[in-house]
Amino acid sequence: MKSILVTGATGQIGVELTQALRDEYGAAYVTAAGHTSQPPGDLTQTGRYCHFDIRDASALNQVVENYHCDTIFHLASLLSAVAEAKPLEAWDANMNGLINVLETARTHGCAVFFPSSIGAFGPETTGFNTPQDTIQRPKSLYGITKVSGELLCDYYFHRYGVDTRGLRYPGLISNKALPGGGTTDYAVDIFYAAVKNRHYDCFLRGDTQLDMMYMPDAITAAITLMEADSAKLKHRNAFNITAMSFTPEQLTTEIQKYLPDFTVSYCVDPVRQAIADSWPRHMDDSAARAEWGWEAKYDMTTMVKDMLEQITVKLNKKLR
Ligand code: AKB
Repeated sequence: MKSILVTGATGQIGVELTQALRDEYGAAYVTAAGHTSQPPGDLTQTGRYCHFDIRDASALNQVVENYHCDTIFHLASLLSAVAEAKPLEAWDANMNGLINVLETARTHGCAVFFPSSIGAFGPETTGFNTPQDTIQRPKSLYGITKVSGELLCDYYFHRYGVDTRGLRYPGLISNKALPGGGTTDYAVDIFYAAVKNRHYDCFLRGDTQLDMMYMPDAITAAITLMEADSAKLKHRNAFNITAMSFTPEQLTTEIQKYLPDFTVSYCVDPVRQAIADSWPRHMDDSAARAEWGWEAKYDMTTMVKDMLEQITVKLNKKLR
């Protein structure tokens, strides 16, 4: 990777991945791209930022050409809850955005990273130790765009030799940029509410177990996969990766170890609950471990400690 483009750079993964790539490959070689003309300060202060709509193929081509990009981390996407509210918009942004990226990559010889998700599975799939290769019949529009994206990435590799690679992320927990409209967002929101108000209204049932990961591991996974020896990759796209698995009730108990007066009430959103009920509780990530040495560093205990420390500082609050 010599010159990198990150689309969706203002999003939850994008902000942290852009910074990690700039630290590793040099700020001059990592271009951040997003749809807003007013990105968070860090993105513009530490390197180049371009704004365009990912559905605009010629704008994307121009950026790749101008900066001689050889790798595209394509993160721009609408998440699951937003996609249920705006299905046509989600299909347009998620699918036409991806096809633009793949076509640009084919023309300019770029490698492509595409994040899939636990959302690519549905209720017919085994929810615990979900196999790498298994039935995928998601019921959400977001999930349909993720499965289609996995298949398109495979197609561009087999048909055109584009070096596509990707991961199926579980819910991601982070403290820099907020997630925007996902089903697993509760696992981020809960920390801000705990530190600020000592109370959280959770939109999922307390016993909803989902697969989760802390952002530092998600960033390491993306970079490690893109740097992996291509000859060792049998799957290339859509590797299951996992780190921890918990329910809102279990997360609450862990947070209460630091904030004993923290309380949670439940006000279930039927749309997001139905999505969560159709997603894996824990994926089998043995293919990622075997093919490129994947291993998570954070579990729920170490993630909760770090999240509370970081958010307390961010909000200028005290833990006790
Ligand atoms: C969402 O909840 O939509 C995302 C995901 C798990 O893909 N965080």
